[in-house]
Amino acid sequence: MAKTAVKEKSPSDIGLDTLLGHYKTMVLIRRFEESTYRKFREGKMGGYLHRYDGQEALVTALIPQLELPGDKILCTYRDHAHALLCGTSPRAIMAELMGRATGCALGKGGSMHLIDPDNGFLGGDGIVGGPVPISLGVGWALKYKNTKNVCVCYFGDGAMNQGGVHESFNMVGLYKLPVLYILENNQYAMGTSVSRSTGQPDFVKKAEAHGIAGERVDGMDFFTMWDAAKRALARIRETGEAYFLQVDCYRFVGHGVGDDNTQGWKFYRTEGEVHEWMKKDPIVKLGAYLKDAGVLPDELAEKIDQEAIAVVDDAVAFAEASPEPPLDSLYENVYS
Ligand SMILES: Cc1ncc(C[n+]2csc(CCOP(=O)(O)OP(=O)(O)O)c2C)c(N)n1
Ligand SMILES: [Mg+2]
Repeated sequence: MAKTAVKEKSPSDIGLDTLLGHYKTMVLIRRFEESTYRKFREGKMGGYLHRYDGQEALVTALIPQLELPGDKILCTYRDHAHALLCGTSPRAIMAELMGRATGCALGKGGSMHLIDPDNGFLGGDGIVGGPVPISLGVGWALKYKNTKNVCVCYFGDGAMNQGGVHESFNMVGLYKLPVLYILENNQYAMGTSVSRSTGQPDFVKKAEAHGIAGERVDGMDFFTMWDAAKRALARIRETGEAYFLQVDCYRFVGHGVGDDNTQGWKFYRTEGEVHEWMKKDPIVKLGAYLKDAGVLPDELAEKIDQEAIAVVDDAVAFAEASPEPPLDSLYENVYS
């Protein structure tokens, strides 16, 4: 049984029960991602697959603060966790990954193209930097319609040197659009580190050069991420102007399924570097906080883990039992 809580509120003024819920979500993401990798290796998924292990705090400490579906989310192909946080069911995500008709993109999108507009999730994008020009249009629409809503646009460090990203930033800064940029700075674009690709690695300066204010955040710490997101969202709702968070983080596994955990990463990063970052595991860190606060005894942590595994197993069973899209639906939901 849980000990009596020794702290009533966490640093970010989140009740401990609520915080425990966020911890559960992060555990679910980790277990979900591990399962997708196994299923891909079993040949159950076509296309490609990118995991979010290590980056869980970037979504878990931000998306629950949004007003969905009025607020909108865009992200990259590394999109499973974003969909989960927006409220897309684990079943619909897993079914999409397996190309089944019950998937959130009707089985036609796969891992990189999850989408759930009813929940404000405007989708993952297979094009590096792709979400940024789209955020310009979404931000424009939110402003034009006179809403107080915000578009949150997640994208990777590999996109920060792209022309389309800077052209979009310029217009977002010029027109003062309500977009929150979350630069998922996991230090690498496939096998290329920021230091090998970027003359000015202080990305905040690049946003500021386009009239978008910003700051740098430690994405391995749930509370730091929560507070930065909270301030940024309040500021955007107040001023209507864009904001930029350079969120420093790390992906614990390879870039994608072709960059195997045990082989590929050694060509561009050392095991020592990976293990140093793993010491900052956001789930372990939040778990330690909750344990210290008296609300996460070992038995409960184990129970939460088992429950997450059960949710993922259920999603897998649902997906495997679902039909593929019928052939005659091939031309449905396409423009022409
Ligand atoms: C325009 C474009 N160029 C190249 C690729 C191939 N590609 C896929 S992922 C990737 C690396 C992107 O890294 P980053 O933006 O840092 O995101 P991360 O994978 O680290 O989340 C590249 C080059 C692509 N999908 N789109
Ligand atoms: Mg990256």
